[in-house]
Amino acid sequence: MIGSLGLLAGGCQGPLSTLDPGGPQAQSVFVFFVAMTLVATLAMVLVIALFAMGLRRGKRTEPASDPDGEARTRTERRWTLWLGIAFPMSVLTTLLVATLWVGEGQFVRDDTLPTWRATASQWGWRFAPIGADGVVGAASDRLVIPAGEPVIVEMTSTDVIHSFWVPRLAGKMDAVPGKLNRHLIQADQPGTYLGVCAEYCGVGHDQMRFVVVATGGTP
Ligand SMILES: [Cu+2]
Repeated sequence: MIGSLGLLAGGCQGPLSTLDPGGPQAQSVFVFFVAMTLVATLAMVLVIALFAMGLRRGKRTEPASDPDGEARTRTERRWTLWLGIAFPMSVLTTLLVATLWVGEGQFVRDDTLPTWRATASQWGWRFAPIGADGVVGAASDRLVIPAGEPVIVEMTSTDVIHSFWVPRLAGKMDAVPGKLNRHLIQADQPGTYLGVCAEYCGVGHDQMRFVVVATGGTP
């Protein structure tokens, strides 16, 4: 049992694991994922328990005169109201609000943050810093950012739609030809973080990986 848990926990690690967040954006997605999993598990257990109760109760035949019939009907209505309508509506409303909250946290709010241009093309990425004057610097095949502070990645594509995804740092963002989509990422610790293209873009899609190197402090 303990060995199985160890194996499971080991499977959560790795350079492309969303279960091992390395920055606040990825952390909020991870917390949301865990909360959703717990709530979904509780809801499933509840539904199975109710289903089992229903099976155990069996089919009821109404007697010609049933003095408790009215009370039973009231109870059934109450169950339908609370578990059939109020419970799922509360869960769905909470889910909607939490989704908007987490999604909002991934957006760029501060235009003055250090910015890099990510240009995708079949099948690779190029990254270039953008100066305060808006001039795009020399491009490289790896994204080098400072650790411990949020940065903006402004992405585009030269051909088809790609998607920028560094699972340990943030959610995904599409790189679309003719558009500049902006994404907020942050690496709390210095180190190397693996990224992939998360939108199928042709036969070389699976090789479209890149690295984000967070510098500063002690790696
Ligand atoms: Cu791709």
